[in-house]
Amino acid sequence: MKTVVVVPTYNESSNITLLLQALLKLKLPNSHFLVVDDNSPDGTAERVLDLQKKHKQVHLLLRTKERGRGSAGIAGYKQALAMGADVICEMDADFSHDPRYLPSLLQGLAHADVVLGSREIEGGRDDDRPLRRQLLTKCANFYIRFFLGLHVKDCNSGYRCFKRKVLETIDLDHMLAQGPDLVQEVLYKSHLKGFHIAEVPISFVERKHGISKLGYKHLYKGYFMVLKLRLLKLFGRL
Ligand SMILES: Nc1nc2c(ncn2[C@@H]2O[C@H](COP(=O)(O)OP(=O)(O)OP(=O)(O)O)[C@@H](O)[C@H]2O)c(=O)[nH]1
Ligand SMILES: [Mg+2]
Repeated sequence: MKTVVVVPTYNESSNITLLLQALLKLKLPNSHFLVVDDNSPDGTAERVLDLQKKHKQVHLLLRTKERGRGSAGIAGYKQALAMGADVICEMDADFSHDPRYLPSLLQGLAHADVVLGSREIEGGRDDDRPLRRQLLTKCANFYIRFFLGLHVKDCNSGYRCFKRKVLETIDLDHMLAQGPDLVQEVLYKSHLKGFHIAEVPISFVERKHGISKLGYKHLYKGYFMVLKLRLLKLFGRL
């Protein structure tokens, strides 16, 4: 079984080397790590290329014309499928998604098609971030569950693994999201296609290095996207 872990990056030079080293240290069989970088001015891509010289499991998809968490994710999924991945995972580069949980996410695929790293189930935690941010996430989660009828507890989790057939079934050429709302769009479309979605507990921690690229603008866009997905479904367009 070939696994490709997609890591979208923008200005993550303070994290990417450590992250890739931590991922390599897991020694997961037949695993590859694909960094999708949008030509970060801080030299993230160069760090990846440095590591690639020693570790052939490290790959770089350098995008020079596009910028966005969503389109980077889609490009990563497509490249992973083209690489022949049986399982495609994705995670952030800033250690909010601790690599040590990756084995349990992968194990979860024995009984599910999609596995999410979850802060909201028993054993999961999200107490490292300011209370305001924790509350924002909880509100967004309530809103998404309500509008999209999902039974998933942590709908905002971008730490997840998919069986190949899930990403093959979703039409990646016609995704609506350009930004981080891709997380919800892919989750909802997986649900609509009838795939079994499971959650495993993770402890989500605040980034220690680098700065966040996602702000309130993305949050509002995310709320709008959820509404749009619901309406499209209602009118039979999804
Ligand atoms: N390729 C690419 N990656 C991006 C872009 N924006 C964000 N990312 C990456 O997507 C992941 C999540 O972005 P973050 O900035 O950590 O967003 P966040 O987790 O919502 O915010 P914090 O909690 O403050 O870290 C990180 O690995 C980023 O480097 C982008 O435009 N292009
Ligand atoms: Mg982050």
